[in-house]
Amino acid sequence: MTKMMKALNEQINKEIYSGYLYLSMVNYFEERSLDGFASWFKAQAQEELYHAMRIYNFIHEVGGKVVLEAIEKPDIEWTSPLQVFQEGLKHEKFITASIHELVQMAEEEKEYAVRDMLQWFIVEQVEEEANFSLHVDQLELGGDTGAALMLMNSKMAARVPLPLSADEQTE
Ligand code: OFO
Repeated sequence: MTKMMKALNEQINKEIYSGYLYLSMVNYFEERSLDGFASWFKAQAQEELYHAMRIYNFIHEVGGKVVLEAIEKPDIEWTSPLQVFQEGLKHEKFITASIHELVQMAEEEKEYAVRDMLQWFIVEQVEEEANFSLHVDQLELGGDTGAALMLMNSKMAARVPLPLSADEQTE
């Protein structure tokens, strides 16, 4: 397997791990009856599987080999809703760095089709970080308890999950 293919397979693992981490965060909010936050993270977890499938489908399209490895156990406990979003933001920054490393590798290895496929992820990561950052700011400003938290909880419920099939998605 080429260096590039190995790195793309690792990225599939990281994207599925992201989904697993966010599903764990869903759990955190479900246990506290914060249904709006839980629903927001469900949509986020679903989106991560879609990210994994974009790379999975690309590898098959170019005749490469997908090798699925074990998914690491995610954290299961956080100290507050604010900390959940801070950890989410930290994780998204890690994913952005990982995508940028892939871009650099694709350029060095003259893997132009890979480089082109990764462009979507560069843009997506800007959005991913902005989403988490916005909620960190809002929780810091409004506080993450009482009425402010309940108000934000109802707002979070508005996020609509993407369709389950990667083929139906346009984002
Ligand atoms: Fe896949 O973007 Fe978040 O992790």
